[in-house]
Amino acid sequence: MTTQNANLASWVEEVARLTKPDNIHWCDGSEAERERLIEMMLADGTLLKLNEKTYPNCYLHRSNPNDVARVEHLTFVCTPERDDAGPNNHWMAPADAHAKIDALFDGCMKGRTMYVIPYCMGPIDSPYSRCGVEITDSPYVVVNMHLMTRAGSDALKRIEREGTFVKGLHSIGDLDPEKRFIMHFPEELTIKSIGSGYGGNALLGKKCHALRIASWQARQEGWLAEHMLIVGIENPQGEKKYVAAAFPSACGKTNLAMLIPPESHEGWKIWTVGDDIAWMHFDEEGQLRAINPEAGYFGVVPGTNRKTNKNAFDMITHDTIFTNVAVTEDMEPWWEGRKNGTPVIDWKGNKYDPANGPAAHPNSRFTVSAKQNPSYAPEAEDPRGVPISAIIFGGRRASVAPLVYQAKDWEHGVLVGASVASETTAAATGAVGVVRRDPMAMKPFCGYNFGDYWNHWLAMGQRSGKLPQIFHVNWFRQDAGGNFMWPGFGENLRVLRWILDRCENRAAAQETAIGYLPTKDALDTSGLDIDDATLETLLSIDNEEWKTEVAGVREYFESFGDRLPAKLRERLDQVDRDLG
Ligand code: GTP
Ligand code: SPV
Ligand code: MN
Repeated sequence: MTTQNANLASWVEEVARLTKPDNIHWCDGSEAERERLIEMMLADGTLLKLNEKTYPNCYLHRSNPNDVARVEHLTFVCTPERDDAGPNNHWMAPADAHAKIDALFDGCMKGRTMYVIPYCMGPIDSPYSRCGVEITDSPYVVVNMHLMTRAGSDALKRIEREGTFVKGLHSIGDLDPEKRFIMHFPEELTIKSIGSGYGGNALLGKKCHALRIASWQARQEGWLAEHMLIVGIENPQGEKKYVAAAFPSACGKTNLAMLIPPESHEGWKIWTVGDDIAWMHFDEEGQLRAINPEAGYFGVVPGTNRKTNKNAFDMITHDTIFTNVAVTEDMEPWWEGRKNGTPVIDWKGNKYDPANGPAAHPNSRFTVSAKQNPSYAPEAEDPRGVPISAIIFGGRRASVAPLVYQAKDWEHGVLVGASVASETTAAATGAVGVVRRDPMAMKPFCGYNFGDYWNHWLAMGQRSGKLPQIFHVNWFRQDAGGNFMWPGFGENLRVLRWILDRCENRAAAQETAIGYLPTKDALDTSGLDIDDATLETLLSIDNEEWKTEVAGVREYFESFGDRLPAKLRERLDQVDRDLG
């Protein structure tokens, strides 16, 4: 196979001249291709076969222990002007970045096969979808891209028809962290990544293309590329509404997208459209519509069990690639919070000893086709996407942020999104549990200056008379003993119900300086084991704490200088005054 697209053909030739692979393989996305790659990876130890009886067609990949998460300090946005990347990104001048990384790519594929993966982000026939081509020397990346995107011949046909695509060059290099870089050239629609085989560093369709490059394109073209799940909520009368929600990495998107209604909610159904990324456009009627550009899930494994997320638990019992989990004696995958079985070998492949830390890496992941999800929404394949009623922002906050509140209007909602802060998690290397500002859950993923991004969000608000309502949630509030105060998971449906009722003006709320909070009676807590004092804390704000919070947001905003939209400063001042 090769291609009729001259631009693609010459780029592949140019890359081959630089990287010097032994072979070039054009991926067609077929089952036969996948089987051949799996056989090869089983033979060389890249994959281990898991228990065929209980976990048919499941494999374990152990990544290099120095390569287990996204590396934000090695991720660069390379725009000609430093200010266009903004203080929210690491920056390098494009010419310097190309020179630096091309030197590392020189000859790096000697003795290896170079795979060319044409892929489509979004339904293959959607006008909102965008194509890319990833070149990689990692067969693990190939089989993951096959699950995570619509990859192969159909994507290539669309590229040949449209003529445009995002170029992504990837090599695992020698996995030396000193020679690891993830570089983005938005104006060239190009990504270059070397030295990591892990998730968001290596599956270039995901964070590199569908967020960093796409957010930059979305700004030029008047749409939004966001780190958001998309979920459909069907009430007992059969009415379906959709919401999009942005939470930082490992803060609950996959779980909310696959939520199972609790027993108290007979007749309710949840439909998953997407669990990580949303591309949103206004249609001719001014309705915001979202597609999920992905076709699979690269989800956090630890914490998944029959009680927290039965859909995910069942979904990953077959045809799944596990990365960095432990195994039991009978070669079943094992992780912390599985609530079943005993680990014997840890994620590094050593005999499990609790003295060496958790058995599964806290950022261990499953890769699985979305079609395996019992709650997969058929509308996820709809080229028009789904209508969005509400946009939710959220973070992991042990204190300060209440369970839920509603922004006063779109502009205030942009302030709420821009003010998101969250405790860091194992999804990126570095300290865990430190509160940091993570606007719109996009801190690691916005491909340009946040000041311009907030301006773009404000401008989007001028484009329609029927904008979605904007909310903020926090499932992670803790009591003095460090216990979560809200039961979370399936019970989060109660909060979604209040949110949808607010969108229809049918639920009570109390106005505060930061927005509308549910009155105690407005949130259905029937049958929940939660005392009055706890509920009171979850549904109220402490003005002194919030004065401090606002001061923190102000200081952060000022780091954007004159790129900060004046409107945001005004709205923050208003909140400050209202707090007293
Ligand atoms: P990325 O894939 O990194 O973008 O993460 P995500 O936002 O999809 O996070 P995910 O749903 O995988 O959740 C991450 C962790 O948070 C898991 O360990 C979950 O068990 C835990 N979690 C999710 N929802 C809740 C909740 O409602 N309450 C509590 N206490 N924990 C939750
Ligand atoms: C995240 O870190 O937000 C993820 C996992 O969804 S990764 O694909 O590694 O970015
Ligand atoms: Mn994510």
